[in-house]
Amino acid sequence: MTAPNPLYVGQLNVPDRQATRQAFESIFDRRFYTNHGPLVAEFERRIADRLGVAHAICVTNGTVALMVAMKAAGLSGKAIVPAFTFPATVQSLTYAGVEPVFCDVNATTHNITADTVKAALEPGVSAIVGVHMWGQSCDVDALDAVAQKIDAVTIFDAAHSFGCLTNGRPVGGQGLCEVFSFHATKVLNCAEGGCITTNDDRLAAALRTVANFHDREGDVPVALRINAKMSEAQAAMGLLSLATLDATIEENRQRYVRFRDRLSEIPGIHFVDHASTGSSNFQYVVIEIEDCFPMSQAGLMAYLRSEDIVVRRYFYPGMHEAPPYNTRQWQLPVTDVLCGKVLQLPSGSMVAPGDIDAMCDLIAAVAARKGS
Ligand code: T4K
Repeated sequence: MTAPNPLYVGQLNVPDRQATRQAFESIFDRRFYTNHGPLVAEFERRIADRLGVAHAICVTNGTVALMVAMKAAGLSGKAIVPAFTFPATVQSLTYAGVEPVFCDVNATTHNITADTVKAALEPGVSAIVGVHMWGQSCDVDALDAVAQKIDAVTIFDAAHSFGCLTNGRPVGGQGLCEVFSFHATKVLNCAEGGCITTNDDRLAAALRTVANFHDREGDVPVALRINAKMSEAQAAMGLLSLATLDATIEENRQRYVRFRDRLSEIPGIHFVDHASTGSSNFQYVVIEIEDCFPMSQAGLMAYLRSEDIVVRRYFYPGMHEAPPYNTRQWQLPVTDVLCGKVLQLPSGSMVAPGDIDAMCDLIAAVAARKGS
């Protein structure tokens, strides 16, 4: 490999150092580090403006954002959710006392659909929780239509999707609420951070109440609170990252296209073109290892890691295979197949064009071993 350091999945953007220093100096000057400081307020305003949504509530991380969202939404009974997702999507339901009921995903988009949801429906469902996988939006209108029929709400885990569009609208304003992650590896990066966006005034008030132990003006009654507050340091990083987001997305697009052009031609590799509609932040580079490829998913992962290419196996195992959810027999044939063949390649600002070529050369060389 040509890369001087291991290559990782994730954006790992480094903001301008001078601007970072100034932002942190301002925090120290104010001596106001957390508990609804001015930078958090500004970050929330800017997110709401960018996404065209009434409320943005910033919290500690994406997992906590999901937990707070499920609690504040007052869900009860069961929720339909994919098993092909990060544990936080499902476990936030368990934290809120809601039973997850898994549905399958579409083999091409890796998203849940109206049909997969309908196939999983059972009595007592109060929510459909979609995940906009790899930054590619679920069909929110179709899922809303299913939800309406059963008197349920939709909530979208948009952890991968800041800056993406759904039917020409920014992801962030759909369903009852949408939930973002601003983890270090995400396109919008607070080191750790998360946000819930909603157009529902009452939910916004409940979210702010659940996310904070202290009574604040306008609090609504909720049974359980938690400290989920975003700090000023996180917001400072987020504001810097937001200022360069469009440039980051354009750089992502260029890397994505370079990967796509090379990987699409390698026999046995299926490049998951989740950005073909042009409404993506191009954050993830995802491949499926087909049966005819000379190495399995695990084999290719181990081989590339031995070359300092730290590919990931998101998501493995599926949540239906993980305790405590594996006590029931789930029929999720597409999820089962995907968990065994999907890999994510290093992406983001630390990956140079030469790294992309070198990674593709290694994969192409493995493909050429067939029959040798
Ligand atoms: N919903 C969905 C659909 C999600 O995918 C996620 C998280 C969430 C909800 C929850 O959001 P958060 O609570 O995380 O805000 C990583 C990310 O940590 C996680 O945010 C992301 N999705 C998931 C898909 O990927 P891990 O456990 O694989 O992270 P880790 O520490 O192995 O880091 C990934 C790679 O990045 C490593 O190979 C090393 C590199 N790295 C990482 C960090 C933190 C660095 O080079 N520098 C760094 O500072 O989950």
